[in-house]
Amino acid sequence: MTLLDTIKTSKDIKQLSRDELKILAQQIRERIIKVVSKNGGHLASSLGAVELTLAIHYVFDLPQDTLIWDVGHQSYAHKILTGRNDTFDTLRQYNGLSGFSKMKESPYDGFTVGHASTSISAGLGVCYAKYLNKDDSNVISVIGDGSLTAGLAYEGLNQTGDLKKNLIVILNDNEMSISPNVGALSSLLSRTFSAKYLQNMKNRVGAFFKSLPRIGDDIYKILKRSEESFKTFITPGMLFEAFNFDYFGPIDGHNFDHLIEILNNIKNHHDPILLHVITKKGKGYEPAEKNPVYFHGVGSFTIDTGKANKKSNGVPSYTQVFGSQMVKLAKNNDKIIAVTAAMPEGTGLIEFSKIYPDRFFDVGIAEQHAVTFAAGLATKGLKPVVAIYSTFLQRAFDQILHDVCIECLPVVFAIDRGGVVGEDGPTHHGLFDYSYLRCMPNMIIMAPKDENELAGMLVTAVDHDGPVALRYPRGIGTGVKIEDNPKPLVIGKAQVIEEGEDLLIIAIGKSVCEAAKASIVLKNKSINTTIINARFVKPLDAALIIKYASKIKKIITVEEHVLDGGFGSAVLEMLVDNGVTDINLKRIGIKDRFVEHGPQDILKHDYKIDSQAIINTALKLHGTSIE
Ligand SMILES: Cc1ncc(C[n+]2csc(CCOP(=O)(O)OP(=O)(O)O)c2C)c(N)n1
Repeated sequence: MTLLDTIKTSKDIKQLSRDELKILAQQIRERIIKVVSKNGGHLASSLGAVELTLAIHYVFDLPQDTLIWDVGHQSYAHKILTGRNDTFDTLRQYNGLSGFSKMKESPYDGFTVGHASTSISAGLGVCYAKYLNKDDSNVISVIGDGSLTAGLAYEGLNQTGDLKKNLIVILNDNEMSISPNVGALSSLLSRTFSAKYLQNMKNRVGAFFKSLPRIGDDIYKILKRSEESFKTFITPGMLFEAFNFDYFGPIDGHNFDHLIEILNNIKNHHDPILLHVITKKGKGYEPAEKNPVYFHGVGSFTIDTGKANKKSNGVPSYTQVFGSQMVKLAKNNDKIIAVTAAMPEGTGLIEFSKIYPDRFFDVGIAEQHAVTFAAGLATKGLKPVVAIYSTFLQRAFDQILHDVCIECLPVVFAIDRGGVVGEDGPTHHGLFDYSYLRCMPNMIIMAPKDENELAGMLVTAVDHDGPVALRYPRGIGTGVKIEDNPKPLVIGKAQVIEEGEDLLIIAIGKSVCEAAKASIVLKNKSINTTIINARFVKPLDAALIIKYASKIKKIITVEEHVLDGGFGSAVLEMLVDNGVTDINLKRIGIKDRFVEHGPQDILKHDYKIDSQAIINTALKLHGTSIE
């Protein structure tokens, strides 16, 4: 039996010696590496936070004290310590543990997360609620330096400094977001000064403050408190102290002595605290330490080599096709600018960033800023392509509407991960974009049925003089040949893929493939299908759809999206508005619920949006029993 086997709740670690804590940290790391090597997951972030996690559990009394992880992707050690070691093998699997913190999963998870930069705001809310409830237990929010690039984090810091409650914010600084962290903040956090420089600076600043009438002496005394306080005045502490936080650090986030001592010291503090902890992403697993970007979020791999298990079959992913087409288009169009919010790898823009460094921007985890920044570029004749995952673009609803659509600015939204994304679960599925974009005047929305159509749609989007949303799925394409010079599509024109007299299927995006699969089975049951590849959610090809809906009354719409306000709703509204009401129309999509985590194909089957769901619906429409 290992030491880890004896730990049933985090209370069990409180009696451990420092040496035992070190052994436990090693065993936790091995457990994380073993499970993630099979299931995939956020390895490097979780490995970097093992000692910090143990120290927090050692010093604080969880779950009475509340621990809130930002994003929650670094919380694997926390899961293992809080009664989930036995089920840790199910991490990210269907019906298994979530890859993020989830309140429904454990009382030790203080907040449900997946999107970045919420921990300070949520922590402050919990902290104030405790205050009103006369509960003096602690609230600890752990936020990474990457997540601290978002405006939301500063909104949280700002109010925390105002309310002056005892929120403890731990800044887990590994100098990395997914990629190396970006922006002025990251250079502030890593700023170090030579002793000589500090001494000179101290003398100059000290003399300056002493010279100020009345207040000068007081400020000088505060500054002089110690050498350390002077350092914090001109290093990262300055930023947080401006927000009324007491700043401690930076300290070594892998050293138990330092961590435990300082956490004990700040535990009973009554003001907002910021503890700056330096960690190493991927700590303890050499391949991840060497390549933390790859091991940030990784698929299954071989532990000895760190090499991916999945062999590529040569078919590019939608993301790769987008990335390579961007490079091609940018060659002949110097107005094209690429913008990403902390996801240069994930959105396929690395090659673009290398070839066109002056036309590429990683703005950090700042989706709202990315959109308004792009709007500004567009006002001066540039053609920004903002590549953001569907789920993260949710953050920028107002910026798309207010800053882009009102003036009909030519900003292209390359919306990756549209649809069911798989193991990352409900916080990450891209199932709401048609709804939140459809309602915006001036917006064009399109979704390709395959990667070649994606290439054509990107040309269309870049050519169009107004806002365009181009939504495509996670994963590899269908394997079709990609034209050498993809042609622009006619905006608002759909495509008839198959003609049959018994059933009309109107599908969008990847669901067109599901419709085609279903049609083969239905033909064997003597149900002949017309399939329309809608291509555009907005504007719909009303003339074509009305033409067919007037002939074929049994209709199915299919989308990998929620039904409410989605593609099927758009078709239904358009038909009713045009007086086409003598139809029997069924919509296939996600009913009013969140989709859990698991493999994409299993989720699509269980949430009834795959070809089998189309077949079953078609058979019902035709009064035929389902086998
Ligand atoms: C709003 C939002 N945008 C993008 C992401 C994708 N994402 C997940 S973790 C991460 C990097 C976070 O960096 P940091 O907070 O420093 O944590 P680390 O992984 O370095 O420990 C990003 C960009 C996200 N989760 N939420």
